[in-house]
Amino acid sequence: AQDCQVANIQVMQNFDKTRYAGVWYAIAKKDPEGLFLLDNIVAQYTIAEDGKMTASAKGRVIILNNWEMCADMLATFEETPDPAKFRMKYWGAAAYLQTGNDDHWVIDTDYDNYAIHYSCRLVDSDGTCLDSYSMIFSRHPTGLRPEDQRNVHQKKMDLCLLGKYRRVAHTGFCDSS
Ligand code: AZE
Repeated sequence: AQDCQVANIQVMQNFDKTRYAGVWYAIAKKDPEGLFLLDNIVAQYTIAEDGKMTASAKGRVIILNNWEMCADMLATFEETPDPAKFRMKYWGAAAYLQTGNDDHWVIDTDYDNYAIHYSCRLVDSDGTCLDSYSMIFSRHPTGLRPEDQRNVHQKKMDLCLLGKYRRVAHTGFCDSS
């Protein structure tokens, strides 16, 4: 079922943000237009006592005149009627980093090993996505378990993004900051 209509994208059923909390390593990503996190991307999701989800994320970026640094990002999430679909407001710990307000959809996860995140920034007049980004997350920095790869492959197809992902290297670039 892949007609590439953003409105028809299936997201995680009965999404449980409490089980989603904790650290996720991006092991592959599909980039949006413009500046984006390059590699060494690690996200940490937290659920507060009032149930509100927040996150922090780090990743290597190159900004301005080839200035390489570790971007320290923060995010708050606004819930929607679908528990797997959020609006994410994000900003950099430093003001010269990026701010934004993106969709944050959890497409699929088993909570313990893998998760597939998707965000469409711009829907075309035909209902397909013109500018999206997506993260394949793993609880293990070493990558996906073989048994999860088939599932992830299928979801990349459902998102009409098969072949558009790149591996995300983890070299320890952001470990000290
Ligand atoms: C995400 C994980 C959850 C928290 C956040 C994420 C996205 C972060 C960006 C950061 C871009 C930074 C740039 C800096 C120059 C989805 C990975 C905040 C989009 C481009």
